[in-house]
Amino acid sequence: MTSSAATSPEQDLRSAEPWVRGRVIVNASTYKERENIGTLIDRVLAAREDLHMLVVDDDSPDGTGQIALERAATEPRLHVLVRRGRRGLGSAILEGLRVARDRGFEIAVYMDADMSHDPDDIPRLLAAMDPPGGKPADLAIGSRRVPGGRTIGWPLSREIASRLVCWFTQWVLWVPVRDASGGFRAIRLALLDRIEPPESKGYAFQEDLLWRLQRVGARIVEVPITFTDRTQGASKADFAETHRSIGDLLRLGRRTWLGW
Ligand SMILES: Nc1nc2c(ncn2[C@@H]2O[C@H](COP(=O)(O)OP(=O)(O)O)[C@@H](O)[C@H]2O)c(=O)[nH]1
Ligand SMILES: [Mg+2]
Repeated sequence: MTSSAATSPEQDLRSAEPWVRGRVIVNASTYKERENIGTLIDRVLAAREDLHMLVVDDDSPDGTGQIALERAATEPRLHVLVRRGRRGLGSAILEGLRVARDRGFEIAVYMDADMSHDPDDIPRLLAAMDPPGGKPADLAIGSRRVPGGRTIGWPLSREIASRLVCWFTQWVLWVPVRDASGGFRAIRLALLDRIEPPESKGYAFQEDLLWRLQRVGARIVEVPITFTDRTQGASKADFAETHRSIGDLLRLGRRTWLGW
């Protein structure tokens, strides 16, 4: 993970105004996803014609942000924020959610940009948020660990690490969720005003957000999905990111059990 102290939000690039108003927006965070971004945009916008999309790129050196900005110039449902300097996945998701809330959207779906999350699953996540005749949910998790959910193509080491994190979140952080580490979720944006923002700037954002939502009594549901490991580009879950995430999770554990 690199971040540059010389950059500031004023230097960020944004796609053109005005935004068309909408109810649901799909956020994708990108860092070096040149091979995937075009397909992702096409597939998300085709998944439902009322969907809007926001790409939050961290100034990818491979030009991912530029590709997205060029598409946004002719696609009114697509918006792009290119942040100067890499600031982390969790920070990108949080900023994307805040932008969506400030623009008046009610629900955001957020997902990875490497096609591991299938855009065709978005309508099912949204349906779980507002089940006909049932209670509305605050958060719907695309889950690999409920019946019907699965993971394809991951090496055993990734599967074990992910299951350890899920176990920790369930039994140490006391969040009753089966797939706590997945990054494919629908969230009611008004919830952001009821929690302190997650402090985890990297991958532990996922567990950190759940931990906070659970504490304010949010209604969380899990929807089975198939997660397919990326076939294009490389994973950014490197040693530094893993190290940072472990630190973030231990900090949450300390707050859960010791209160500080
Ligand atoms: N904006 C932004 N996106 C990131 C950053 N790190 C990772 N991502 C994106 O987060 C998503 C998940 O990352 P990925 O490398 O696929 O992780 P993995 O699925 O755990 O191996 C992808 O869409 C990445 O492009 C970051 O620092 N900033
Ligand atoms: Mg991935």
